Amino acid sequence: MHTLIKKLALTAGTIAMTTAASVGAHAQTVDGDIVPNSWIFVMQADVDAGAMESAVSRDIRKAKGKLKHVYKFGMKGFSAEMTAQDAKKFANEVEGVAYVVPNSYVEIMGAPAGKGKKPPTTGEQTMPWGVARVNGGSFKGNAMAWVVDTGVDSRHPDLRVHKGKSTSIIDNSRGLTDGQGHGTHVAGIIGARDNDFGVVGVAPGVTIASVKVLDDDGKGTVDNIIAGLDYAASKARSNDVINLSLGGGYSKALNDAVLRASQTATVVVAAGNYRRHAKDFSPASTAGDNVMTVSAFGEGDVFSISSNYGNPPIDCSAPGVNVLSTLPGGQYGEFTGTSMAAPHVAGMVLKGNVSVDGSVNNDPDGDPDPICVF
Ligand SMILES: [Ca+2]
Ligand SMILES: [Ca+2]
Repeated sequence: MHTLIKKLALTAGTIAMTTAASVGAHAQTVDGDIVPNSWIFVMQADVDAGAMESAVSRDIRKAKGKLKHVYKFGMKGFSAEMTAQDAKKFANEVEGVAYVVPNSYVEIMGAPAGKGKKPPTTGEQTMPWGVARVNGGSFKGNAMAWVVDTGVDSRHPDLRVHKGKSTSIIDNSRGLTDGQGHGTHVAGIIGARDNDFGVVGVAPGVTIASVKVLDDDGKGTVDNIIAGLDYAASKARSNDVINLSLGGGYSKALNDAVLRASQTATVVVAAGNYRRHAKDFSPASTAGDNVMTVSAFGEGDVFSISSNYGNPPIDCSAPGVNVLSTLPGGQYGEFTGTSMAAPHVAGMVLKGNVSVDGSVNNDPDGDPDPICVF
């Protein structure tokens, strides 16, 4: 399908239409992959963002559409609601459209593991097994982590969240509430503080910017993820890291947005939890020098029974089974998933160096993933 989409783009000149059916047939992942009558238009890289925005704002109503997002800082483009017929027509009429794809659903790639553990809140700090395995636990510098997720609890005493740089694409909370728990858990793996309570992260005390793109059920849409990436790309510096512990069926638009954002800062993505080849999922299948796709293993370096596999696109594996980290309301608990593996690598990127220590056992693709450590 990757090849087919590219071929369509070439034969159609400036536009490639992928139908809901063709994308669905490729992906078969999340229930109801495609958002009805919702489209992501990707512009050619050299279009002028300002001119694009005014042209699209002007023309969208004529095309019987409703504009949702304009992407200006990373990948250039926009998202809109309209029928498939109108989308095709609009893509032909607007100058500089490279291709248009259906909007689709994504979800978090991690969930609570059993009943979890709650470490004491004073007097003692727990070193989670994963942080120890990857040689995490010290950090200096001013690099930041952009957590594109369900939000992050900014009042958690074990986290340092930059309120001014946090935002929400989906509600008015500025990314500072997390009704799900997942984003707060991811943030703690990256950078829970080194103090006398709770847990310690891979890059302790690093500043977290929360970019909320997923709802309290841990679900969202690609057009909102791309808006979150666009925001991060507009603010991040080159030594920062952007973490995407989420995924869904293959989306060329999402992969292209990740690739563009990776020109600003390293992007770390979860391989996905479908125990299938990661090439069929996004953003896991993004191939780029500054994009890292991470599978998950448990204690004993044993490959997770739920992790996606396949190199490429997987770059390395990291701890993602029974991972203890922060939860909203000053709490702690264990989650499992490639969502937990990716932020271990994000922490290493912030510390400035990612190396390899051995490889996983029981990798289903027969080519054991290297284990990323600091
Ligand atoms: Ca701590
Ligand atoms: Ca492998």
